[in-house]
Amino acid sequence: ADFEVDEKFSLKEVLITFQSCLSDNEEVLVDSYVAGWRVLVRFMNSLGTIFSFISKDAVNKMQIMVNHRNGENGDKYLTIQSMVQYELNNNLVDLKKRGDYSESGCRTILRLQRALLWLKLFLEKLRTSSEDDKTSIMCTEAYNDSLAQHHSWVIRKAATMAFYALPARATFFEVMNVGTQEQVVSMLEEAVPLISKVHEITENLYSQSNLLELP
Ligand code: 1PZ
Repeated sequence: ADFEVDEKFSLKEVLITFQSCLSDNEEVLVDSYVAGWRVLVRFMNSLGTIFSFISKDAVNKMQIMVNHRNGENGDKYLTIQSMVQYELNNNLVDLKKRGDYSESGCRTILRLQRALLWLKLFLEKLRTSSEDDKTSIMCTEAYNDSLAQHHSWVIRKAATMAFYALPARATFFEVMNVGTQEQVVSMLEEAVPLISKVHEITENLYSQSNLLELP
């Protein structure tokens, strides 16, 4: 029912926003993509202030995308596909080293895209985990296979330390606000492929356009 819309975080909300990310011709809609991150940030903030240094960066990047959307050329930023085409055609991306375009949509989405890989790996681990598996270990493994490869030593240290403050698996399942652990698992079965799909489409686009290493 409508009155439930504004309730506290639920994994269901993540599912719904990432569902709405894909247009009919399988392009990724920037507004929905940012909305998906907004839900995730809300979730992360509910885990405690330790995580706020992580969400702060995500929020900065979401804001950059909102600004692009609200700007003069906002319509060019409707989808990640149209954004890439527009920014590349107009030389609005720093391709080799950081310069005039440190807030390009292309590099900003790339950072969130790398974080989306972490999310996908982490949720997949959570889905297949058993009762005494540790969230901090699942999180660290997912991080090492994704974001860590792009982070400096200092950030890797800080992130890995923050992971130890993650709640235990049972609490984690609870704050996802879905119901029983079985219900969480079955919702994850739905959510992970969706997130994978959004990730894969973006990854292919970036790979074809040689954008995967943007500074
Ligand atoms: C639920 C547990 C949360 C774990 C989140 C795992 C991600 C750890 C990332 C920690 C690093 C954040 C500090 C900022 C790093 C930035 O330097 C980089 C590169 O950006 P640049 O400097 O080039 O502009 N930023 C990123 O890599 C984006 C990180 C976004 C992390 C968002 C995670 C949200 C997860 C939601 C979970 C429900």
